Amino acid sequence: MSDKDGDRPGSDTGVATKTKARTQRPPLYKVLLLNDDYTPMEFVVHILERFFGMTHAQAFELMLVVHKRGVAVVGVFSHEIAETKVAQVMDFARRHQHPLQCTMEKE
Ligand code: TYC
Repeated sequence: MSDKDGDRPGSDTGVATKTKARTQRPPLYKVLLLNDDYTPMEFVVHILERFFGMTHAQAFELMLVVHKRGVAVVGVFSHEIAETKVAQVMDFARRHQHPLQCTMEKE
């Protein structure tokens, strides 16, 4: 390098113009499943397998968390996907006349 002090620490002069390049991430939404006293456990397990891609074991475990704690996050998605999941669950539950509730909230 021809610049005699180009590598010396602290030799940089001038105004810093660099702005941090921040990657814009879309907001994410948690999909929550709520407990109730009437929806059959196996129906909830089926919902988690069908709409959230869980194995039977994963679905059973998460169903029990909701059953015991009252609510659990079943997935985190973009706004559009979260809305679709909530609609699918609510529609499926209603069609089977179960009072199962599913909601979403910003993470
Ligand atoms: N509490 C229900 C029962 O005892 C089972 C249940 C689990 C319902 C999870 C809803 O989101 C739920 N049959």
